[in-house]
Amino acid sequence: MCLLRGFGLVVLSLLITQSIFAADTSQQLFLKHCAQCHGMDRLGGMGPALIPENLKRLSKKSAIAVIKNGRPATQMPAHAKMLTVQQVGMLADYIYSPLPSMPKWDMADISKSNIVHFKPDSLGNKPLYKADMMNLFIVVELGDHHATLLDGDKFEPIHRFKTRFALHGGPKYSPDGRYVYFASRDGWVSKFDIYNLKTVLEVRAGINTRNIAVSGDGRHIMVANYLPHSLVVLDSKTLLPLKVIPTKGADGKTSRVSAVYTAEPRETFIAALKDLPEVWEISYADAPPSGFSGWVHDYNEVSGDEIKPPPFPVRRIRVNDYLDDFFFNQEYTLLMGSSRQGVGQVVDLDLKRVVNKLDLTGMPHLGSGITWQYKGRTVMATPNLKKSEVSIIDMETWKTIKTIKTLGSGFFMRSHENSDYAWVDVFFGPNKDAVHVIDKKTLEIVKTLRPMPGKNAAHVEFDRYGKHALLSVWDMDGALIVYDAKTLKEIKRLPMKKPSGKYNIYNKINRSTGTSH
Ligand code: DHE
Repeated sequence: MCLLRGFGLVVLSLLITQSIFAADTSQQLFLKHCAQCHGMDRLGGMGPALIPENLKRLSKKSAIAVIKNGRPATQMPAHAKMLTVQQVGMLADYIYSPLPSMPKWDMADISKSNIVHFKPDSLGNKPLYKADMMNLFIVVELGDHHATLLDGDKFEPIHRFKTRFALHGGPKYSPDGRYVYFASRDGWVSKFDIYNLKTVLEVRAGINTRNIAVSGDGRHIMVANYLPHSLVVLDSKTLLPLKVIPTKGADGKTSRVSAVYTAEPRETFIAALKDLPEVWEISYADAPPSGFSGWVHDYNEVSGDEIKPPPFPVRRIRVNDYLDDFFFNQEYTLLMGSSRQGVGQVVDLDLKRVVNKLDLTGMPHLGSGITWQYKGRTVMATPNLKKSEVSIIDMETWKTIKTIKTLGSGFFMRSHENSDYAWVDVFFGPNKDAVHVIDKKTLEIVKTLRPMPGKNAAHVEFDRYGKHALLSVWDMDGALIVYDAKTLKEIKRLPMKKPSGKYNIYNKINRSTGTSH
């Protein structure tokens, strides 16, 4: 009996040791291979949060494939050569195991995180330097988490400053171009005063954030979060939170937010949910526009405080599939979106329903879509993150009128009203150092540039007049290269640390058809 009990104890302790060992090993594997990008606590960093609540659309089988082979259109590398099949399985189990408790980040946490470097209105109202204030660029240098303010006439840096870790998405300008707002993947929103060259305010609006939008009147910032599942409205003057809107579907299920944008003519923010087939339109008008039906103010403020108008009412539009990526026509009456699987839809924001399909395959990068006039019609052009092509779509018939073959799949596309050319990068594959220039009248590639052979060339932005195109070489020893937009000749090269995006104030606040909004 005693012997048996002793044997049982040995087996039990072996089992316990094994399971502790296994648990430790999963965690150790995670810390070794994943934590650098996804955070030690799995709550995200450069990469997204890896917790069951945010993995609802990914089966464990697919997660195993992603760990092994990487994920297209993201920075997620393949691990098949570094990990055994068993280790990959352990990691997959680990990321689907619930956290001991779900972290919260509510109104109180957001308010507490608010940092006032300079009180509102405490700095001067005139720029400290001479330049065309509408032709400035902000260049985000991801390599060492800095940004450079660049004179868009002389192409000389005016000021270089530190940013939060891992900015993502385009910084957004106040309507007068004085302030620029940045969002980092770990939820920090920073307000930088371009006149005084100072970061004035900061706040952490989420744990894992997608992007931000600034209202057309400049009074509010909306933050789209992956974690918590929420949209947050900030007062742009103080960066204090005014409202947290939990992104919850009618059935009570919550969702990450794919992204949020400002639809200025509608006085609304428009967000798409990532885990629910829904588009949300949120009014920032003092009084939601008359004639609109279906506006429901259906969420209580987390703080319980009464919010004076505008109350940011939400209107939901049911769509046919998830919208991971989307953009708008210039009038903001239509939203063109697609899922990662390439299911493309056209949503009429006034009719509040899907009105057409998009004739696309692969993984179109609609967030980088642009529009122009072609033979008297408006066309939209989108690169594709999975296919070596650019699609040109007629915005009346929604048919793809041309598929332009490229040297690899591309991330970013750009043009300008005053330029005959559209630029698209070849972000992935052996030709990642190439950038194509497309003639907007013939829809043919007229030139392929390779500014630094072997190094990733990506993301173009024009100056306010469309005379120059600025291109990035995404490398720690990278550069910002200025081209004459007509002759396509290089005119200047500025060394920079992995300059990712660059954003011209005039083009952004005037919502140029050739750039992202
Ligand atoms: Fe981005 C913009 C989503 C991966 C660099 N990216 C955006 C926007 C969205 C988005 C919704 C528009 C926000 C805005 O400007 O307000 N990006 C996604 C993804 O879902 C995806 C595929 C996976 C992910 O990791 O989130 C993704 N993005 C990347 C990258 O891997 C890039 C190349 C490097 C990085 O910074 O992580 C990258 N994304 C960018 C840049 C912009 C951007 C530079 C701004 C483009 C612009 O010109 O406006």
